[in-house]
Amino acid sequence: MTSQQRQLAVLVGVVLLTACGGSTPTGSPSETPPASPAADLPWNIVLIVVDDLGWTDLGVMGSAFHETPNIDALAAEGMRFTNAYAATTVCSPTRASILTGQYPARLRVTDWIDGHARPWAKLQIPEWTHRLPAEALTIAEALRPAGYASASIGKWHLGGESSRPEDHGFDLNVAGDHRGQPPSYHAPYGIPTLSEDAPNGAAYLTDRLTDEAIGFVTANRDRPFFLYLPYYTVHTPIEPEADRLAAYEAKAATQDAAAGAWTHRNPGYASMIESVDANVGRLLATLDTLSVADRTVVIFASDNGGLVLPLSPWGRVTTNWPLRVGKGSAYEGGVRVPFIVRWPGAMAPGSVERTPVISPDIYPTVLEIAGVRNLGGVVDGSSLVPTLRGEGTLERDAIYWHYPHYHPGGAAPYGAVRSGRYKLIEFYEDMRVELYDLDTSIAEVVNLVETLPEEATRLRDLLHAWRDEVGAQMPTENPDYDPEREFSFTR
Ligand SMILES: [Ca+2]
Repeated sequence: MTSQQRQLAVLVGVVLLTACGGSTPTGSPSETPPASPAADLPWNIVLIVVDDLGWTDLGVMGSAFHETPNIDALAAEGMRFTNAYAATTVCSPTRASILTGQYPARLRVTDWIDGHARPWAKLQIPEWTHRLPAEALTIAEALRPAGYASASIGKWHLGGESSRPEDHGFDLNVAGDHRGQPPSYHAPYGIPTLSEDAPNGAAYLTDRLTDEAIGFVTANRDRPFFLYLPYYTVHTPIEPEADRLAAYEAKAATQDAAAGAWTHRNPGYASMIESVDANVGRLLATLDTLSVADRTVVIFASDNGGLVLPLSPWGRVTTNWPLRVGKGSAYEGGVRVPFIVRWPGAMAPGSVERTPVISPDIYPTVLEIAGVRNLGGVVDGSSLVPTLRGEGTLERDAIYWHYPHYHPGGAAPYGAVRSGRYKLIEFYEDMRVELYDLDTSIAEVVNLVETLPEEATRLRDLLHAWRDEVGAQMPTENPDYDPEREFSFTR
């Protein structure tokens, strides 16, 4: 089977399964709730976020080029969500939503911390918050009264001075600061919050962060811990480990030419994915060795879709096919992401879940698993605990996006809503809408606005009501609008 055929098979499987509707795990859900962790300790939480990992970038999600045996095995032991979303098409807002359970629009962290200036565009973007708001309770802050040790190891990207992980409830911050990408993946890294003196001599950033994570869980094996592990990979710069590269270069050279442009074929990117997979395997093996795997929940996520721009020495970074476009766009390629949860005893191993879920759901899910009842203030996400246990479907009308910004990935200011099989996108420059049936057109090519006007109106009303409810900041007419200079970027 060629890689294109394999991807097509995955696509057909997804379409057929979503067309059936509902949530049907592949196995039988456990009949009894999962047992309490050993020694009456609350569950440990390991939350792994891979930066910019696209929906099809894992083997288990359909890639025939990328090799991810350890993450595939995690999915085989847990539950894999096929309709999981990031709350935005860029890094910082999604991370804010993961850590607080609130939509980026409510937090007013609607773009990545630096953002893009488009001074001559049609719309003037609203001023947004360039850090995680101090008043929003994070998972680390919420877990602290329950006796959890917490660490953020990796990319933070939610503010620098006075807004680093240690300012938001984490006991330990390794490598987290304002930046969204490392100056270098090879030592010396040039990250002020990461010592250049590697304890085990690791010379590659992904290995180094995992060493730090292993040190943290080892030191805290006898108490509940929350490990937030946002790897810098696989964000640009695409800088692989040299000894992983040759195999993928050879694979790319022999890849079936008929596979076409829509398959993964970037050897540097594939090598970086292999690095993160090997390190996830190393961390999971450590949980086994420490005898804490059976009382540790592992969550694996990405913060936005894969980057399809030609920003690597090998050309385009990745493709999210069959999804449309990628990071920085309004379409599925920008926001649909891999999402896996392994909760020992809770779900049938290898479950596949089709209910749409979104990154703010992680916060109430983690807190419910930990037995923490004080959720802080408003929580936009929904706990996935019943879904994970196979005890019911998630009851909510819709999930939402609000991105009042421009992005080189293709986005102009927009909002979107998904309700059931339908997704509506509203583009703020002219308030036009597009409506897609994701069960029949996952690639968002058949706009149904004219065919299903009542559905379009229903979704638009939902979106507008939600914007009012969260206080979403809208862009305004730009007095300096200049079509001739519109696409000039200042940064
Ligand atoms: Ca990202």
